[in-house]
Amino acid sequence: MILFESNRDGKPEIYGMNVAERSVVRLTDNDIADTQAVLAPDAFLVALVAPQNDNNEIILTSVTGEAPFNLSNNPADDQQPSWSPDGDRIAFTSNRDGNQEIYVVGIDGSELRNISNHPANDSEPFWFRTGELLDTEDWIAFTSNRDGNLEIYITNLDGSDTRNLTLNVANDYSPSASGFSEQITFVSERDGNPEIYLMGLDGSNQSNLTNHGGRDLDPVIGPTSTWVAFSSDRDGNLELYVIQTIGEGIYNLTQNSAQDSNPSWR
Ligand SMILES: [Ca+2]
Ligand SMILES: [Ca+2]
Ligand SMILES: [Ca+2]
Ligand SMILES: [Ca+2]
Repeated sequence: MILFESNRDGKPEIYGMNVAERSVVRLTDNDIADTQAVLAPDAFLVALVAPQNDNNEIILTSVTGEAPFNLSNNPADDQQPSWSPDGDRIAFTSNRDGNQEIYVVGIDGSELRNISNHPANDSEPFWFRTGELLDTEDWIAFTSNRDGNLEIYITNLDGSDTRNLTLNVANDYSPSASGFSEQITFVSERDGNPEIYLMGLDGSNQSNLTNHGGRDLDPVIGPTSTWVAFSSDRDGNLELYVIQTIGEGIYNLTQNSAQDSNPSWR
């Protein structure tokens, strides 16, 4: 299931797509701008971003938008939720200490921690897990401008092992990882416009999947690690596309004159 944002009914709402059937259902339907939705590992809850009292909050709801719980509940700008692989916690971005930091919190609001703790802007967390059973390691990929331009970093959960993977003077952002295939997809502007890239978890083999003059954004690796979904304005407005991780077989999933963007895929 891909969750994405679209304004096809005139206001920003969350839609879900069954990728095999290309069938689309609208999940939220209200006067609030719902964005950045990600499905929990158990597929019963969704984390999304919606304004409350004129500031963004992380909201946990049922898949159909019922029983919303304000998880972040802070007057700062809270956004970009990512589920822990076990579904017990959420990573998100907040500027509550004066600049953007990566926070993790239990889904009941307990044990809030700042794991980036750096004066630069740290954002776009994506939580992933490598290894199997007793040998698992949790990592968070994120974006930071701490070296003077945007780079993709990964960090462990206590922030003690933080690594710059991209090391490129262009802006690199929007990481999404698969611990299963040990790959990170991200956006880089190193060829002059936003393109979708893939690399290893150590930053090796950085390759451009899209090579197109349009703006290619918001990549996520699919559940089987063989496809990357992303948004692109190459047909004149934002659509969702998928492309194989080997760089072949690109398909437009939406074909709608509205703006369709920001996919998450589980
Ligand atoms: Ca807030
Ligand atoms: Ca920071
Ligand atoms: Ca860079
Ligand atoms: Ca569109």
